[in-house]
Amino acid sequence: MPQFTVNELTEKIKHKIIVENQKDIKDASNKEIYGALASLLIEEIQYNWDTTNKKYKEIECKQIYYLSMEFLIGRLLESNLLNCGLLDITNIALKNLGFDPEQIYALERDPGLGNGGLGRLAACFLDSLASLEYAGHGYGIRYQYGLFEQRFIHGNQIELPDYWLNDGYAWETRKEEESLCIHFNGIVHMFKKNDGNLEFKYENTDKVMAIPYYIPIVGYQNKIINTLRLWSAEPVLNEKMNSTKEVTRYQDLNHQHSIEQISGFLYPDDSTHDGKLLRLKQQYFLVSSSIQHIIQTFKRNHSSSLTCLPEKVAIQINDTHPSMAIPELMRILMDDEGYGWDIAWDITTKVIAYTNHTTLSEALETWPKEMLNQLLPRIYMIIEEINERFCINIWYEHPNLRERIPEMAIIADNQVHMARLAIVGSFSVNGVARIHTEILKNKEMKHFYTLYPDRFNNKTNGITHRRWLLKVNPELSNLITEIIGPEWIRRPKQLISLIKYSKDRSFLEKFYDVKQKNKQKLANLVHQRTGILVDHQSIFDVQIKRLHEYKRQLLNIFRIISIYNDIKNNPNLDMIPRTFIFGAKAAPSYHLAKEVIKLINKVASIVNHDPDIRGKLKVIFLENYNVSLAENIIPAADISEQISTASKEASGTGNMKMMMNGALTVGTLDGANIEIRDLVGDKNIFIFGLTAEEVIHYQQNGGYNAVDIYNTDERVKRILDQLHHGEFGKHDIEFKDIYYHILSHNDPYFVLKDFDPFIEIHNFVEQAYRDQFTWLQMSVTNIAHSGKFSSDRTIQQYASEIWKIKPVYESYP
Ligand code: DL6
Repeated sequence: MPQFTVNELTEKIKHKIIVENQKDIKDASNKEIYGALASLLIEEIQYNWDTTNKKYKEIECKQIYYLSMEFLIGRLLESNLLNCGLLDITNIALKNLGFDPEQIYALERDPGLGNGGLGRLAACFLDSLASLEYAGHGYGIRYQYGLFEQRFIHGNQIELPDYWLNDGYAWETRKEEESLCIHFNGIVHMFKKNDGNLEFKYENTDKVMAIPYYIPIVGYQNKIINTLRLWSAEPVLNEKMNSTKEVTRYQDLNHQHSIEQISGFLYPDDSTHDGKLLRLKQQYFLVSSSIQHIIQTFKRNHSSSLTCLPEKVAIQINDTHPSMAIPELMRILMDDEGYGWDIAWDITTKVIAYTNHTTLSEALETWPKEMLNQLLPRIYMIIEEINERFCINIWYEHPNLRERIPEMAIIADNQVHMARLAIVGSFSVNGVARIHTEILKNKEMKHFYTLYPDRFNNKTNGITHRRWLLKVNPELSNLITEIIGPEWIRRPKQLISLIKYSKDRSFLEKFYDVKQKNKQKLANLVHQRTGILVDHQSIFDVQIKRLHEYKRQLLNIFRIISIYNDIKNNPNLDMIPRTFIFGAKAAPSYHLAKEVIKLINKVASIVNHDPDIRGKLKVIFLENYNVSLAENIIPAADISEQISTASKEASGTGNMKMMMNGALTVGTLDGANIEIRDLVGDKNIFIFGLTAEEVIHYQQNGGYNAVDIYNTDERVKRILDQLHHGEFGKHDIEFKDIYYHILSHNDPYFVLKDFDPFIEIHNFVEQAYRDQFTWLQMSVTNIAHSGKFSSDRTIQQYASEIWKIKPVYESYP
């Protein structure tokens, strides 16, 4: 990037404001300054973007395409400035001009194009791909409305539409000239050609245009700009509003609306037939447009035939949602490009790689076969053929698995099993943390592992340290650089050098000051948003993640109620004041999760207003948890709650973000917590609760007896009774579903079983916190080891072990 002086940049901003807003800088609003900066930056990025694309074309390097239904990219102005090396001088220029940079960056709407860890992981990966100089790009959907905006009304979650595109989006460029046509429904005709091969033609299909929007992905100070392409669904031009008759015009509008719905919402409610159908359409829309585009790009950039595709392209599918990439690539290779089945299959299975992100059965997608057949008849035919060949192969070549065919078949019980399709049609299947991959290999996908032992591999997740440390915690970053030099920014594993200073009092004091400042800043934000005053010297105990039973926000709130009860029993209880901070959205149709939200809000309203508590306990549930809110909370966290039921959390990435900012983990032996523990050692983490083996053992033997715990542990009985007919829940109306879920459905996520160990471990946490020197030492030890969890490490592993690629300037200087 061209490096400006502060004066040059100041002049550029002033000039932009005059040209674009016809006003003098002193009259410009923050919004206009935001617009001017974004537009200036896009101009600067454009040159390197073109150069990067030309370079990739010239050297014909292998391209990686990451297909994902979610990309939670977060705000881009500040991170793009950082990656372009312009952040510091922009901050100075803005301050000189009388503007507050933070206020300006905060004006950007957070694109809510994702739901949780999977979408944020995709964004971290794009950042690492560009920063490490890999030719890697994303494909996703440009949802008109992001994930809903969450509001609390009387403690209930209310979902409002997220109009994130209302004021336009500065970082996207519409590429109408690259539009593609996607076909749904219709009839497939089969012909026999002269050479005996079959030919397929489609008739009467419903056509939808896919228009790509390009977003630049800026590498960290290396001039690489990769591309995220997001597809928008629109009616085919000449079919748009082509009638003069009123009635038809109305139908046209309906038709247009139903098409635009395809890129309307992320995760439409799939509890209805129409909702499910819409999700299926969205998935095919993403894969068909992306695969068509990938093939076109290959043909434009290479003279070799498509049999060379695996040398030049790898497609990573992010979870099972894009698994129709497999039959879609087969379709294009056979029907459009004229290859026979065997060659097409050979190419496909050398190009596609699959990442699994969950073992939860409800998240392992299946589609009713009639639905898939009707909406995508040719795709269904291809899946049928894949399935048939797969089952025949097992029958003849793997007699040891014959009996397993019903559990392995892609089409079984009238359903199409998408994870099975993904495994069969790809060359790599990876889990996202060591324990998760082991569970896939030995439990959930064990027969597939027997069949394809070499296909399975682990790639423990990571997070981009550029956003999650350098950007969100500048004071800590400066302190680290001051003490160990700047090398860690390019090589995050260098953070390990901090270990030498983990007992250095003067460093620890400085670290303490930074943490306190971050806590004060968060306290201000809490006050501004909720009106609640929190003491920044209390322990900030944080649980921020999607609301799901397995993540066990319920366990956390039970502990809070228990502390509340303890203080009520003994108002002089000697405890360090705690501020519990929650951020979580529940899926709109997930009743129990919404009940938990309501319960947390209820407890908060009672605890925060009870004079007996005298500041010992505060419960804060911040509305509308998203990437930007996480960026405010994480640098201020003292404790990171990672308390999922063991075996259920594939990896987690919030655990890594908080560790990197010096929070100590209270966690179960689940997901990446185990790898964090292995690195920092038992002394620097608080592990409690059932192990995965124990949970699985209970599950295989009908569970445990939750009622026993209710009857024997007075604390538990009191809490549940308080929910059912005490101060938290009135007369069997509120929270009765939580109560019965635990007691009548035998506590499927082991909340009561892990309650006592959770309380116990927190007693240790409290003791540890009292010795601030030791606590700070533990925090620094966590930061020092966190470099391993940079997504740079993860992407390097994907690059060398799955995609077999090298950084472009290393291979072609
Ligand atoms: O791999 C990213 C992320 C993991 O860190 C989380 O542990 C995992 O829950 C999440 N998976 C999903 C998929 N659906 N579900 N559930 O979001 O992926």
